[in-house]
Amino acid sequence: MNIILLGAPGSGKGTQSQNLSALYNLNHLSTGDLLRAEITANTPLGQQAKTIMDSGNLVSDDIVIAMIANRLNQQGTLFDGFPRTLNQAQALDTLLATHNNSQIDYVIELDVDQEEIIQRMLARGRADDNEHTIRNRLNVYNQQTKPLIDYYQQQNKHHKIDGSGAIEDITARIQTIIEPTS
Ligand code: B4P
Repeated sequence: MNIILLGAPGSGKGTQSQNLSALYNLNHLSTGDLLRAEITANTPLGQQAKTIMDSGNLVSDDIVIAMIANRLNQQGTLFDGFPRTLNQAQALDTLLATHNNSQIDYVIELDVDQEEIIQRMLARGRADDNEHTIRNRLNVYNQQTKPLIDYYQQQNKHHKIDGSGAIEDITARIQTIIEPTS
């Protein structure tokens, strides 16, 4: 089973991924975490990514697609923060079909009010969590990532859930999509 968690920055993709990858024994792939590991290791890729991430823009499609391609295995995967552009989404479909003979099963969109998102990220205080950068990240999300909702709706894979409230309650809402009772 392959799941994508989609949602604005700070909507809780990383937080829910921890719970879901444990519940369903999925390989958790977070492009944000992978890029931050490159920054911490001070690799050339990390140095290049840091400037882009600090500004709130997206790292190039080629880089993130290659990072994902290198880490796909035969286990089902939970994609956290990837894809973020139409180009990435199309590349992922091709990668899954050719490497794993599989496909995306569920796309879960976490829906959270924009002002709540800003408050959450200011409370977290990561390097890219200042108000100016957060507003740019939200604009980038609206322009480049939101079109993916249409892409997956056309494939009948998109499910939108309320991403506000207690973390466990949100996980339970996602479980009702993955394990319908009827
Ligand atoms: P990411 O690392 O993906 O981070 P994010 O979108 O900011 O956060 P997420 O939605 O995972 O929120 P979280 O659970 O942490 O991206 C960072 C940057 O990396 C991007 O801007 C981009 O530059 C680059 N990048 C990543 N992937 C890329 C790609 N595919 N292509 C190009 N560039 C890419 O939650 C946020 C906060 O809210 C936390 O403090 C958490 O504790 C809190 N929280 C979570 N759930 C809550 C709840 N229910 N109630 C209250 N608080 C909650």
